[in-house]
Amino acid sequence: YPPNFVPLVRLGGNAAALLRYTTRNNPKPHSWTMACASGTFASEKGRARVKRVSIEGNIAVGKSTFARLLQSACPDWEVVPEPVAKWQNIQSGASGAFQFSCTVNNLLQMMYANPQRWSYTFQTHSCMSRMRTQLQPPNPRFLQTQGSTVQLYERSIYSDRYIFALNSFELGSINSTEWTIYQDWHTLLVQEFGNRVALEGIIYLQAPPQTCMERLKIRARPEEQAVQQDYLDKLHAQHERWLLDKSTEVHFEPLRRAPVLLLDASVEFKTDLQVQQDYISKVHLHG
Ligand code: UDP
Ligand code: DCM
Ligand code: MG
Repeated sequence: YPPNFVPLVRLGGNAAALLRYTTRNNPKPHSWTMACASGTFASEKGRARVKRVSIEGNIAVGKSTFARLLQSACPDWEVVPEPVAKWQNIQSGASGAFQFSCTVNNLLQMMYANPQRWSYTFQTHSCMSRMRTQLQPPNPRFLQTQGSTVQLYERSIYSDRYIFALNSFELGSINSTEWTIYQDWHTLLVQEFGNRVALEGIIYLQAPPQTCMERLKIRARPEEQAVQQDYLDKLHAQHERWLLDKSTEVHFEPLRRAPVLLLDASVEFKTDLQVQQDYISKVHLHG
């Protein structure tokens, strides 16, 4: 490779060659193709069919827990966790040959501590980081040569907008100018990237907000200590409006058509093998 090229993926042997690289100066990926034993296909032309499914639900309802269960039950599926750790650890600092200072900011904490000041910034950053993840081609480990490749996301750029950003706007922590700007770039990006960000389906983990509050306390993320029951009630209502009542105004036709699988997360599914099996087979049944 030329010195300024960074190979992202290399598969050796006769079986396959998947090469995608980017330059340090120009991170825009070159178009890439994959050749493997069963044939050659160009991912960017959309012939490698990818099914994207998102797990949605209130804070601490058990999305990560459920994603881990699915990952062990379906090792062929690529599970993409929510990048919370990135939001807790934003590195900013001077760059350049003689400057090494670097500040680490916890944007999640800043947002909860001062929602008026930081909600728009947080919602921009969280959605952009998710968008970036979603635009990555599937990890070659999970590429299926027959049938579809499945990517399972913890939340989506759609709950970012139709749950959290909308809720922040309704609560007044995002003002109307910020909300207009947010919707403008969000719509542009979704339209621009089309089926690369479309969801095949949604798994909605539903539980009373009280249950989520109990689980939030058990998990004890320091930034969330000040979260009140009332906030979880509002987020619960947003989920119900978007996914069940369908009364949230949604601006993307494919999203309106995405089927929703409702699972009762009020039961203790983390430890109950019977419930786990039942839910996993429901996910399979819904294709
Ligand atoms: N949890 C639990 N029983 C369940 C599901 C989750 O006790 O059936 C706990 C889990 O161990 C964690 C907390 O609830 O301590 C929040 O779960 P998770 O982080 O998966 O929630 P998320 O915020 O990702 O929805
Ligand atoms: N979060 C948020 N806005 C988003 C996405 C997430 O405020 N668009 C917050 C809610 C939780 C944390 O990030 O405090 C991660 O969510 P969870 O605990 O549900 O995984
Ligand atoms: Mg989680």
